[in-house]
Amino acid sequence: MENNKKLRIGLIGTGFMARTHSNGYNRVKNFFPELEFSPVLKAVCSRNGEKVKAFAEQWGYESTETDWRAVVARDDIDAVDICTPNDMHAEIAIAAAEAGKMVLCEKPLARTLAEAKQMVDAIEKAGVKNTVWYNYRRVPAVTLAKQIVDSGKLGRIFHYRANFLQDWTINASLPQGGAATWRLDADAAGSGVTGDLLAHCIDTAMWLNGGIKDVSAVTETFIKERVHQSTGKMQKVSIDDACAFFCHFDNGSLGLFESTRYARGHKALYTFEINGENASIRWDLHDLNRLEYFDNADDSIVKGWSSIHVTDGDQPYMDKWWVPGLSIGYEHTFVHQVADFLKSLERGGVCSPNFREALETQKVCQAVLESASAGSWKNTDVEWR
Ligand code: 4PW
Repeated sequence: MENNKKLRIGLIGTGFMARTHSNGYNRVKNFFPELEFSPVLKAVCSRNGEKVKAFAEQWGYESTETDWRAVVARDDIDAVDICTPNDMHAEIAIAAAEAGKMVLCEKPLARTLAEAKQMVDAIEKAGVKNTVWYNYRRVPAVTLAKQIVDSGKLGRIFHYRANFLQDWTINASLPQGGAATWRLDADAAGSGVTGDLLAHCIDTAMWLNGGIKDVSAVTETFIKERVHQSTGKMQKVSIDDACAFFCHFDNGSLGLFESTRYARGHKALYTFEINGENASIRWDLHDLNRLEYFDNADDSIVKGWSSIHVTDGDQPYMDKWWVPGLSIGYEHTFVHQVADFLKSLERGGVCSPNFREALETQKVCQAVLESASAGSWKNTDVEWR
């Protein structure tokens, strides 16, 4: 890294996530001016030369590359940010770590547990800074949920419930493979809703409620064949379109998770609820600035679910934005993650979740898929600290 506290970024990919990250890099110093480090958008990379030039211009990257290996080899890059489809994560992350670069990787960490383990080995051997973009932890209301759980206010936890519902793949004429629909191609994505959506729910759940011990899952693939973008032929669909699982947490509570891309009317409904002995909390991505809270100790006539509007300066991250009462949105979670990464450079320590923590989420995903195919309970071997 240069001495003048610049973090020189090489971004691989130009899709949806490349935009959310770039927005985070561009905005962070406007809202976190006290940070010592500043991101510098050094290079962006995509195989499509025209597209990558347009992206660089739109988001302010200094240069472009069409081969990710060139980014990894450049001396003027400190951190490689991986926003490619999942099938590229392992190869790029391992090469970047071996070249001594910091690595920021989109979720899920990898397609499989085996790939994820290799990535963790490479990162830890190289001793480079790393993080995985499980961005929903950085919704202020979700961070507040973490503070409430950690304070012990909920008491003994009995239940953790989460859903992530979408409906964008109901159309049978959508292809598998290709820039817009690689998430439907098992070779590129590894799995369907388990890795794409439940991975978020699992990451948040273990962060809030500790390790998941074992799982019992079902999956379904509703549309069995789709045209493959690269061959033009009908091919078997091998991803899970929907997945539901039960689990036990290490703390003795029960978990119930559901995700699907076939819930007509739901575009991205991520919700979770935690029921404790003394109190419950629940959160909904469609109303992301609110956290609902039920306090059983309230003996007044207004006892009931209360709605905490998380917009005050003394609530997580909110001293950085506007004035109390004004909301923020999805994109801010990425600004927060960039800020937390820069803070970790300044202060040392981990920008959580790092690869090692994301490996634990990957273990649960793998156990879920194995449980569904075997039709039996499966231990996760998670070691949550
Ligand atoms: O990571 C997830 C994506 O792959 C996201 O959080 C939502 O679902 C938005 O797009 C997909």
